[in-house]
Amino acid sequence: MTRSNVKSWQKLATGIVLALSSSSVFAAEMLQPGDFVGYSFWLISMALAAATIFFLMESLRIGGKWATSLTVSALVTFIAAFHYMYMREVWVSTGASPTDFRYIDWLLTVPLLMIEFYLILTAITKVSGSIFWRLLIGTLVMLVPGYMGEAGYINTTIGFVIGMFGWVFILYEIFAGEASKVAASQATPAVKMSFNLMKWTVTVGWSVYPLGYFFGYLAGGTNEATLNIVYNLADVLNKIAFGLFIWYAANEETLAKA
Ligand SMILES: *C/C=C(C)/C=C/C=C(C)/C=C/C1=C(C)CCCC1(C)C
Repeated sequence: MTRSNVKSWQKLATGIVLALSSSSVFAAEMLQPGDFVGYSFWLISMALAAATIFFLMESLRIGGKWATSLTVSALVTFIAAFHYMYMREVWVSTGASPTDFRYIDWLLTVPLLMIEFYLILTAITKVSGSIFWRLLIGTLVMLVPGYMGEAGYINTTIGFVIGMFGWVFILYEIFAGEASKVAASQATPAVKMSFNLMKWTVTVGWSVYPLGYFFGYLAGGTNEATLNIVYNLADVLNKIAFGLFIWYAANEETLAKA
């Protein structure tokens, strides 16, 4: 690490600590013993905050063509850490699901997660920008109608069906579309490995959200406590492990060149 890198890292770290502590992070008084959903909100908040520091440091250490992917991983966990702190507060003070906060978080983090597929490919080869746009637009088609359905602006079934189209569109791109073809033909073994892990995360890990929506609105309702624990645990895979899959490729590629 160069001197100026160390300096900028110190500034970043100070900023993060200030930002997190000025939010509701230390407002622990409302967490009741035995509130396992509340515990899970705390756990994930802290794991996300720690992951942010890790991805940022690794972005500086590994750098080069991988700096952007790793920084984006850090943005995802940073945005989510903040939202989780607010979501915890909503949960412990009202016992209600913090649906609005989840959607605001998703609106920011899900497009960032999807463009990681594009970013890891650009780190190793030339990729057409249309992949980027398809992944971005797919996430919006998935999330916006989902929110409108949950919030009551449109019919819940219509919101669900349009959202499912968005998800299927994304899955097509990474399983059979241009992104998948570039990965299959041009990626190195390490990038292939992370592309595959990420692809299956988007399939299996992400399925909990449409399932939660389906059971919650279209099939008779869910238990709010269970739903929140499932969502919270799913985000360990969908946000932290997802970032680690990218880190794996970045680290392997750099080791290979060293
Ligand atoms: C970190 C948060 C993540 C990865 C959130 C992902 C959210 C989804 C995959 C939501 C999907 C939905 C559908 C596929 C149908 C409509 C309802 C949604 C928005 C819950």
